[in-house]
Amino acid sequence: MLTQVASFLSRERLLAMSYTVTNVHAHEIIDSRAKPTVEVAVEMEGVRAVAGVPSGASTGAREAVELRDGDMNRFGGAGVLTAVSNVNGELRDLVLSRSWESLAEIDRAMIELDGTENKGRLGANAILGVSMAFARAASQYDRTALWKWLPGIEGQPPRLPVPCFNVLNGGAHAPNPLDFQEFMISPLGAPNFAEAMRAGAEVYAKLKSLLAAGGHSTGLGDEGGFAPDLESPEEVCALLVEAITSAGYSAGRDGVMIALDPASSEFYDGGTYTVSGEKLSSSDMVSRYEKMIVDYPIWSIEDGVAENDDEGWKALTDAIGDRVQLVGDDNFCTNPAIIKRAIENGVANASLIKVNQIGTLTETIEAMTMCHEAGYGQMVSHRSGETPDSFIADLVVATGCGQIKTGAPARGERIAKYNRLLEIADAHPELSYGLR
Ligand code: 2PG
Ligand code: MG
Repeated sequence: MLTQVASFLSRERLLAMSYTVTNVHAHEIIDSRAKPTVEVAVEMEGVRAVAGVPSGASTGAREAVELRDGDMNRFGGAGVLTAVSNVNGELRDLVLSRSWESLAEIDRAMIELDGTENKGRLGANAILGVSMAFARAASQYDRTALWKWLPGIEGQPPRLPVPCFNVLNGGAHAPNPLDFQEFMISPLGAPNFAEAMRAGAEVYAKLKSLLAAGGHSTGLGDEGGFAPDLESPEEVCALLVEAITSAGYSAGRDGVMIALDPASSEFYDGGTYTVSGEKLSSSDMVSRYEKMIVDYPIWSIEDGVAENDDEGWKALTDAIGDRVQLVGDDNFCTNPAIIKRAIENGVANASLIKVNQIGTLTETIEAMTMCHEAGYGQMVSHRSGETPDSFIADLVVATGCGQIKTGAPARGERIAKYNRLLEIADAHPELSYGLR
C-alpha cells in the first residue's frame, strides 16, 4: 500500500494511509499468577502481531470490566473464554469490516460497539487486546518501532523513563504481614537508563543479602520483590536506605530514592486504616506520611489514602503535595473523566497509567495528555498479573512521561519491559533519560 510522509512533533514517520486487517484471533493464555488472560493476534498483509492483556489484584472499583467466565469448573471461575469469543466473534467482524486510518478510529469503533460506560459487555480484556495487537501490527506493517508509531503527547516528546523497581512486596501481592503493598527504588540520579537498571539490580542484590543476613526469607511476591515477614513500613524504608548506600549509591535525588504504593484501599475499612495492627484515621495517615518523607528519601507516594476517602486525598495533597509526588491509582483508574474532576478539585498531582484500567490505548493516551496539560505527572504501570508482553515499555517512551513501574529487576514478565527499554536506550542514545 502507498505510504505518505507524516510529521508528528520531532518524529518523521512513514505511515500507511490506512490499515487493512486480514485476521484477528484470540485465545486463552496463563499470566504470571497462573490465572487465565487474553492473548490477541492481529494480521495485516504479511504481518502478524500478538499482544497479552495484564490483570490486577488490588483493583480500583471504577476500573473497566475485566470479563471473567465465572464457571467454577474452570480456573475457579477466572476463565476468559467469553472475552476470547467476543474477540473472535463481534470484534473480529467489526475489525475486518473496513480499513482503519488510525488507532483512535478503531478504538472508538470498539467502544461504540461495546456500548457501555465501562466496557462491561465485550470486556476491557477483549477490547484492549485488539487495541494493543492492532497498534503493534500497524507498526510492523509500517516497519517502524512501536514507540515511534504510537501517538505521542504534544509537549512531551519521547523519553526514557526513570524505572521504579518494586523490590519489596506486601499487601495483596504477598502473604507476609506487611500492609503496604509496594516499596520501590527509583534511580533518579542515574545518568542514563542503562545505569538506572544497573543501580536497580545492584540495590536488589544488596537487599537480598541484607535480608538473608537478618534471618529473613528472600522468597518473592507477585511483582518479583522480596516478601519478608516485616510489618512496619518504616522498618522497610530503613532497610532500603541501607541497601542503597551499601550498594554504593547515595540515598537522595542525586542517587536512588524510594517510591511507595501502600495501596491503602486494601487496608481501609469503615473509615479506618489498619497498619501493623494499629487503627489509624485518615488524618493519622497524613501525619504518618508527613513524618516518613522527612525521615526517609521518599519522592513519590501512590494511593496513600483509600480510593473513596475523598477528604483524606484532599488533606494529603494539601499537606505534602508540594514536596512529593502523589499518584492516584485506585481512585483514578486511568479514566479521563475521573482524572478531569480530580484535577479540578486539586486532588493528587500525578496519575498512575494502566492500559487495562480503561481498556483502549487511545483513552490511555487521552488520560496522559490531560495530566500533562494540567501539570500532573504520569507513571506508566504494569499489573501484578502480567505476561511477557513488553508493550508498556514502548508506550512509556512514546508518551515521554519519564516514569514507569514494572516490578522488580527480576522475573521474566517484569524484565521483559525493562529489557525492552534497554534495547531502545541502546539503539537511541539521543533519547533523554529521567523525570519530566
Ligand atoms: C498497583 C498495581 C501494580 P495491581 O496497585 O499499582 O503494581 O497492582 O495490578 O494488583 O492493581
Ligand atoms: Mg497502585
